[in-house]
Amino acid sequence: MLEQLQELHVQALDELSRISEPDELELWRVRYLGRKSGVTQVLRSLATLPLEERRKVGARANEVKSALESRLIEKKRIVEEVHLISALEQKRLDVTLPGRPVSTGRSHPITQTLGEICDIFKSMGFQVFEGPDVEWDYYNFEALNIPRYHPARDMFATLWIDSEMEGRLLRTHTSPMQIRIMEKTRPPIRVIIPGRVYRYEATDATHESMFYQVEGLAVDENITLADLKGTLFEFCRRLLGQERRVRFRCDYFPFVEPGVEVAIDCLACNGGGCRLCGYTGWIEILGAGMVHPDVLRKLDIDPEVHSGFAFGLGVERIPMLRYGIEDIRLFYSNDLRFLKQF
Ligand code: FA5
Repeated sequence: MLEQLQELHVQALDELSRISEPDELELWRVRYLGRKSGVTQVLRSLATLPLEERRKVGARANEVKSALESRLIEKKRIVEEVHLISALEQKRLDVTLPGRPVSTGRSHPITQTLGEICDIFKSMGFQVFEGPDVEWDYYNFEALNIPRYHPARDMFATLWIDSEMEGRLLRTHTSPMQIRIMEKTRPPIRVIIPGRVYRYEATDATHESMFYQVEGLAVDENITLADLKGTLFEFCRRLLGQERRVRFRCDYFPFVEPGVEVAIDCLACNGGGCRLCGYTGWIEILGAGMVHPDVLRKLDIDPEVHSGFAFGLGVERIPMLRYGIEDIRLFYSNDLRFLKQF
């Protein structure tokens, strides 16, 4: 039996020395150290041996077993190391290769423009508020000096909400927020309100049925038309360039007195006249004026003490001017070829 163990030992070590794959190591372990291996069988049969022999054989069998076990551990470490090195060599990363481009999303050109507009007004001390898209007749018209049957209602082709409660509509402009703000706040007030507005209109290259406006409102003592002009001049030039010309002309809105419309010289033709500006050289971007005393009075603000200006800016016109976009409908047709340019 001692001889048998010696043979086993030599054979096992010989085989082990030729192994180079981790899988083969496991097979080797099963073969020489497993439950059915020679060493285990010798250990099992010890009970049948006479005492003297049992001691000798038992000691030798345990020696062989632990010798094989420690060689296995050693070999395992070597095989794994060699494997790791060759794997590292084969799968080496070439860090000088150019990376794969990651396609990132970006904000919509109108969102970008809104951000810029808000930043400019914020830097002038205006606070930003938002209001509901579904409005009451009262805020959209009535409180703005446009009672029922007033012809000015024709200026705003209105989308009415069909519901149990009468007098609900999709706001046709952001001006109702002037009322909501003045209801809740006392002067001094300096706010802007960006938001969506809706009109029941046939769309064309410069008119959408849903578009964005930014409303502005300032109420304080001694606010004059000169403050309105100064603020809007500064705003237009900061947004569109110091060389821009800004034109103020009389206009009519029932909730302001006097009312003005503001246009800037067309960026596409520099005022010469082109398709974008309808060959006038100017593009109208907003309506504005001094808050009507009757509007103030209804909100318990004394027009003898306080005065204010308000404006409503059409947002889409700004990027149209800037980038020479000739059709407003491109913004909302979800064409990525268009949107990806911004
Ligand atoms: C108004 O909506 C008034 N609320 C503006 C105002 C506010 C006046 C405060 C006085 C005081 P108007 O309908 O002109 O006014 O619209 C304002 C701007 O919105 C226009 O100058 C234009 O730039 C833009 N706009 C009007 N209709 C459309 C449309 N269908 N599509 C895209 N932009 C439009």
